[in-house]
Formats: sequence, C-alpha cells, structure tokens
Amino acid sequence: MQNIRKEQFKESIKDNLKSLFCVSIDDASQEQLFYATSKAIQLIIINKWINTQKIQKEQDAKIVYYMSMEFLMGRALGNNIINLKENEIITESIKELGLDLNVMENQEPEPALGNGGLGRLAACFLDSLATLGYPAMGCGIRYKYGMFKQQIKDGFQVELPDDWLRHGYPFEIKKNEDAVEVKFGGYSRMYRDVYGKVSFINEGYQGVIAVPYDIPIVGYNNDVVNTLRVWDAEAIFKFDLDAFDKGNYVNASEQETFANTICSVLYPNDNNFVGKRLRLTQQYFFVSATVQRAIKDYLKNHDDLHKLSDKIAFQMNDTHPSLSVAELMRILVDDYFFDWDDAWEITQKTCAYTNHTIMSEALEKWDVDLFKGLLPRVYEIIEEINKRFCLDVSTKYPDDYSKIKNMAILYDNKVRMANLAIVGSHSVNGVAELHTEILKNQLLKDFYIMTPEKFSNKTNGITQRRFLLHGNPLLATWVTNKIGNSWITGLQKMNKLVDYADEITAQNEFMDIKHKNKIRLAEYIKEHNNIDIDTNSIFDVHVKRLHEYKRQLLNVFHIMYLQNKLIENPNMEFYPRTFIFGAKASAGYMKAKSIIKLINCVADRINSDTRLHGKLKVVFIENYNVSIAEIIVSAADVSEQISTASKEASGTSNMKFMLNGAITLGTMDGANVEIIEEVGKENAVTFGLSSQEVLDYEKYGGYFPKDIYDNDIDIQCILNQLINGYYYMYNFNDIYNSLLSRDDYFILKDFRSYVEAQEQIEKLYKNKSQWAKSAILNTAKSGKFSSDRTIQEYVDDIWHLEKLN
Ligand code: 26Q
Repeated sequence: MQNIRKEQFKESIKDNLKSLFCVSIDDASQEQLFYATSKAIQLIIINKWINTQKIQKEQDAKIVYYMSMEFLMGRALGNNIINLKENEIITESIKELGLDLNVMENQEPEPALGNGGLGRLAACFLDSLATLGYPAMGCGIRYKYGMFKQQIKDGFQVELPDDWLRHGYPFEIKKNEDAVEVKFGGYSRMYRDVYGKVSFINEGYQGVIAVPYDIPIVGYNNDVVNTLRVWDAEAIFKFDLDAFDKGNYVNASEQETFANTICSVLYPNDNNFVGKRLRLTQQYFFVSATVQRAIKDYLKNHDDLHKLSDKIAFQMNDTHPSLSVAELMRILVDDYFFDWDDAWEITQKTCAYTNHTIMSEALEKWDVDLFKGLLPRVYEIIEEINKRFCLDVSTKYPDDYSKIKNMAILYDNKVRMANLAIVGSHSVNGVAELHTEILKNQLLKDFYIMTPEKFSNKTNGITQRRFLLHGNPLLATWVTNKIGNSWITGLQKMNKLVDYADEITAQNEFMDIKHKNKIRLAEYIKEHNNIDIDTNSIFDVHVKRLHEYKRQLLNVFHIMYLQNKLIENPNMEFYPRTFIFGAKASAGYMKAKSIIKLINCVADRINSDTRLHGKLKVVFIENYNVSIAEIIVSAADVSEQISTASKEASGTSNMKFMLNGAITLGTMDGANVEIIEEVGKENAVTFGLSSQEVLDYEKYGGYFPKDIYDNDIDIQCILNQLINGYYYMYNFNDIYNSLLSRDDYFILKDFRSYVEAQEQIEKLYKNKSQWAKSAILNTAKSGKFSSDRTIQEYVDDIWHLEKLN
C-alpha cells in the first residue's frame, strides 16, 4: 500500500514536470522541481480540502473569519509536508527520486504579505486553528508586491520590490465564482418607495470586482484543511467583457488603473499610522468583499440574519479591518432593510476586536474629508453609530465631557478606528497580560469603566510546528526522543523536559545541538556576509522590525561600550561574543534607517579591528524574514527583548527564542513578563525601568537625558563617537541630538542597568552546566506560549466554535 502510494506520488511529480514545463526529471531545474513537487502536494491537499468543506457544511458549524491586512505566512512547501499525514511517504519518495528537499524548499518565493509580529501572529493562528480542527478562514489581501526585499549597500538599507508572484504561486487557487463587487466614491441618495419606506442608494460610484484566491492551511496530522483567502481587485469590464461599454475607452482604462492599484503593494509600516487614501481603499476593499461574501454564503443555508452570530464570528486583527462594523451595518440596513437596533445587535454580537498597541502614533485616525470622499455611505453609517453612542455616553455621564472627548468615534475632524471597533464589538482583547492591564487602566480606561465585560486578555503564542519541528529539526528530534512527540500538538508536555535539566548527558546533548545550529547559521553568514564568526562565542541575537521603541540603539551602544573597553584594556576578562542583528526599517522612517547604518558602521569597524583579536563580532543579516528567522532562532544563545517597558504589546519572537532554548535578556515588557514568570527569574536576565515608571515619566516629566550624559563618561565617549567622525567620517547627528534633547525611549536612562544585565549574561554563560540547565528549562517551560493555547482561549471566550468531526 505504502509503495503504491509512493509510486503514485513520484509519477505525479514527473507528470507535472512534463505538463507544466515539458521537461523530464533529469533535465529539470531546481525551480521546476520545486513547482512540480508543490503541485503534486497540492493535489494531496485538495482532496482533504474538499472534504473539510463538506464536513463543515454538513455540520453547519460556526466559522471564524480572521480578518487581517497581513498574513506573514513564510514558505509553505516544507510546512505542508510536515503537517500532512502522508509526511513519510512524501519525504521518502522525494529521496528516492534523488531530489534534495532543502534545495527545493529554498526555491520557494516567500509569501511575505505582512510586516512583522501582527502578520506572523495571524499566520500562527491559522496553523493552530486548522490543527485544532476549528472552522476558520483567514481573510486578507493578495498584494502583488509583499514586504520589500532588503539589501544593505554601503551600510544603508535599500528596498527592492518583492515580486513573489512572477513565476506563479503553486498553492493558490482562483475562485471566480466567489467574486463580489466593491463600490467606492459617488454619493448616497435617500430613496422613498410608494409605501413611504426610506432606503439609500449609492450613485456615481466606482466599482471594482473583488476576486478571491484561496490558499490551503493544512492542520497537523488531522486531515483538516482550512483556507486563507486573499482578495485581488479586477476592473469590472475586464471581469465581465459583455457588460463593458466598448465605446468608453478612457473610462475603461481608468477603471483598470484603479483596480490594479488597490492590491499593488503592502504598506511597509509597522506600529505607525499613515493616513493615505490608498490604505483606506485597501481596508474597505477587503472588508467589504469578506463581509459580503460571508453573508451570501450564510444565506445559502440559513434564512434568518438575526442569528448570524450563531454561525459567524468576525475577528478584527487590530483596527485595520474595523470598517467591518460599519460595512455589516450598511449591508443589514441598506440591502436587507433591517431596523437599526436589530442590525446593531447582530453586528455587536458578530464582531470582535484585538488591540496590538498602546502607542498613539500607531492608532488609526482618518481625516473626515478623505473618508467621506472615498466612502460616503459608510461615513453616514458611522455618523449614526457615533450619534447614538455619544447619546448613550452623555446619558450615563451627564456632567463629564471628558468621556465624549475620549470615547467619541468622530472627534476633531477624525474618524477614530479603535473607538469604532470597540463600540461595534462584543469583545476587546489585548495580547499580553501587562498590555491588557495598560489598556484597561490607561488607554481605554473609559471604555473599560463603561463596558468591563467586553475586555479580556489573550496572551499571544507561536506555532511550535514551524518554529521547532520545521525550523530546528535536530532539537525537535532530541525532544521527541526524550519525552515522545505529544509536544507537537500539546506544547505543555514540554514540561517533562524539566527532569533532564540537571542531567549532565542531556545538558551536553542539548548544547551540542545548539552548537550544530550555530554552525548552520555561521555558514549562512559566511555565504551572505562573508564574515567568519566563532561558533564557540555567545550568539547574542536581536532580530525584529527596526523601531526606536525596540531599542536596537541600546544594544549598539553596549557594543560600542565593549569595543571601547576592550581597546582600552586588551587583557580584560571577556567571553567572545557575536552580536547578530536583522531588521527592516519602514521605507520612510529616517531615524530607523540611520540606526541600520550605525549598526553596519559599528560592525565594519569592529570586525576589521585586529586589536580585538576576533573576540567581538557584529553581523547584520540582510532581508530578515520568516525562513531566515527559523535558522537564526535555533542558533541563539541570548534573546534580546529590550523594548522600552510599556511599548511592546506582547512580542512573539521572545517566545520563539525561548522555545529554542535561548535565554531572555529583557525588560519587563509585553509577554516577557509572562515568560519570566514561567521560566523563573534565575533562568532569564531582566533590567530597566518598569512600565509604570515609564508611563509616569511620560505623564509627569522629570527625566533629563542630558544629566545622565554629563555624569557618565562612558556614555559621553559613545555619543561623541556618533558625531566625531569615528565611523568613517559618517555622522549620526540626528541620533545624537534626539537623545540629548528628549530620549523618548529612555535609552540613556536604561543604559547602565543594561550593561550590568549583559555582565550577568557573561557570568552565567561561563558556567557551562548552569547555562545548559537554564537553556533546557527555557524550552521545557515554553508550553504556555503555543498559539494552540491562545486559540483555545479565543474559542472558549469569544468565538464559541465547535470542532469539525
Ligand atoms: C496602519 C496604518 C497604515 C499603515 C500601516 C499600519 C500598520 C501596519 C502594521 C500599523 C501597525 C502594524 C503592525 C503592528 C504590529 O505588528 N504589532 C505587533 O503585534 C504583535 C502581535 O500581537 C505584538 O506581539 C507586538 O508587540 C506588536 O508590536
């Protein structure tokens, strides 16, 4: 039986090579092999996909639409193979054909339809939903160009387009029959029928067709296949040639240009709001398409929209899809003639909102005029929602205008999307305990006081299938040998590793695997950066988006400090260190780009300074993405999680590092707090201001960075090197000036405490057995941080789904 299936699978690959490329297996390129293999796997998946949909329909199961502008999926081939039940048949067949799976995997263009944490979280959630067997559909945008490719030229970031669809993407399927029309602009006109019933019609609008492409999400070893649906826009005339007035060429090409623009590119901003018209167009485009389609599908098997929330949940990933609230109202009121109050009850019961930030610069606030022009009818609906809500508020708090000021949806000529999302949802959640507390007690305090029952915490998680089973096969095998494979779908089982933490053989094995992973990373760095690094040095890793609050600068200052100390005192006690960075800066974020340049300048100077005898190395890995993350994370000794306390809502790379046995060096921020709670203070190193201290300084003042500079000779030396030509005559005046005048992210304030924390890391590492024990305990205690646990909490508290059976 096994053999027959293997032969079938091999034939399938060979057939694909012929029909797709007209080549035999011996003449096929690696890219052709990747494509043909992917298509053979897609065929196995499709049978399960169809079956999952059938079961879902028979069971009439409730489904969650996970609505997100971003899905940072990473490569699919390797992950799909791992998750499929036929895993062994497939890998053996590939071997028997003489193909190298690793080489093939590296051919896959990475679907990078996301920036960072928020997009990757959405991807982990889809993996967990499918693995737990819950009906779910991810809904997003099929950007033609995803996250830009980053090159470092002369130390500067250069952005290149990510043309991931150029050669076609083997796992997507276009679904023409599920297309819907989305309307922009024009104006809405009140219409009274002969019975005096009032309704609204949209006139003079510009329409585009939203066409979905479906990508399978394979559950682990359970035959469930869910869907990631990404929408593309097409011009109406192109979609329906018959309906096209062929006389009107100019109008036709305008339509086409508009349609082509909508899904052209992912905005590369992370934790920063840009109020661009195209961005709002994208948001409404995918929201309207998703909500329209969901209602049409619901009505295929149900007749009463009052019960919508029994069968559908819309989960809004941040405020980017919060137009869902208004769009659902619009459809219910305008298209299905619901009373406002009924429509509102349905909407609130169906929608739920996740907040991912407390930083004011990241909160979405749209200009009213821009909004009205693009979405006139939706704006009217929001006006009505706002009017009724404000009436509620002023009835409840008659003498307190501050309540309206904080909670109104329309204020100061802006549409405040977070307020829209909160008012229109039955559930609002933060993404880590500390973050949720800050939401309840500060940012969203008035909402919390008014409707405490809406609020809850859902601490983020990551999928161990990608970030251990796929990314770190050596450690995955070791863990399975020790405790069995139940951790793959139940990460709490990792706790059994505690028994091995004190065992010398286990410690040696664990550190030996770490060393092998360090060699794998060192080879990557040699190939891509042409830098030799010492695989016996401490690998100290800081990879994430570049943002001032994430404080890559604090890390660099410490490196400069070490360099200065080592040059001053060549014989000082020092354990060899390799500092590894990876970070993309948003294309328009000048300060962030300066910091990248600084990291590269410091790296060049240090790596070529023979006085340091190779004891200190600095590497900037370009184009940090999901595939590279898998390699980097498994090789890390130290996990840098050093955001200014209160700023990082959760963080998720902190969890990936912990899972792979790195020790956290972090502030008490986001999920770091919970990581330290799980692993114990003695197995992590913390430093810096507390979130309350930061929030108090921000509120009351009292922090003067210049005082710190004046009193600390090491800091003076470092800051002066930024502007005195030390780095190849390149000056970092922007960084220097903003630190001395404001230092918004408390870098100088936390510097000394960070230096001490780093000294503690060195001390710990020198005790090999102690370090190994801590590393094992980090892996052992990472159970809480599986996205399987997070998803189960969303299901229990918010979505109330039942499993497919
Ligand atoms: C908004 C408007 C216009 C253009 C872009 C944006 C935009 C895009 C992306 C705003 C924010 C983002 C991304 C935010 C993000 O990644 N947040 C992170 O979410 C993670 C998952 O919850 C958390 O772990 C991180 O702490 C949080 O920073």
